[in-house]
Amino acid sequence: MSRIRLLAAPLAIAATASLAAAVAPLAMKWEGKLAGNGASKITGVISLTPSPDGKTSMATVEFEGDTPSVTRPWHVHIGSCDKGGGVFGGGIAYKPVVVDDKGHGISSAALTIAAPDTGSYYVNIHESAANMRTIVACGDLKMKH
Ligand SMILES: [Cu+2]
Repeated sequence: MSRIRLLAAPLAIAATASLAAAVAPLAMKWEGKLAGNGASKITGVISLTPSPDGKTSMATVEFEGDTPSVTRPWHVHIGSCDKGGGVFGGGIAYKPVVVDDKGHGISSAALTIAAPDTGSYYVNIHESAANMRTIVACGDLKMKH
């Protein structure tokens, strides 16, 4: 019994190390620019960044040129600004942006899923919780090499 344990321990460590080496390079950083739709003058930056262990990710949004003091729901979505898709990660992680009195807004979302290494993703800024259908600004994310 003790002999098996002695053999199993180094194997487990080796398996964990090789798994980490295999997973880490797959978590990629994504970045993009936000632009207003229609009359919106919003401009900003967006990102999706892997955690150090590659297992989770952090989405960020920062913009200016918005209407002072509004509250904007936002998400990373699967797809592109042209072709919409579902929310990436748990929607509950995305705290709405509360725009300040100068039209500047910033928020981040700690996601429980890894940053992807493939696919298409974008960030959209919704008009309000009561009008999610109207997208006031959007930006496609691009993988950073
Ligand atoms: Cu959204």
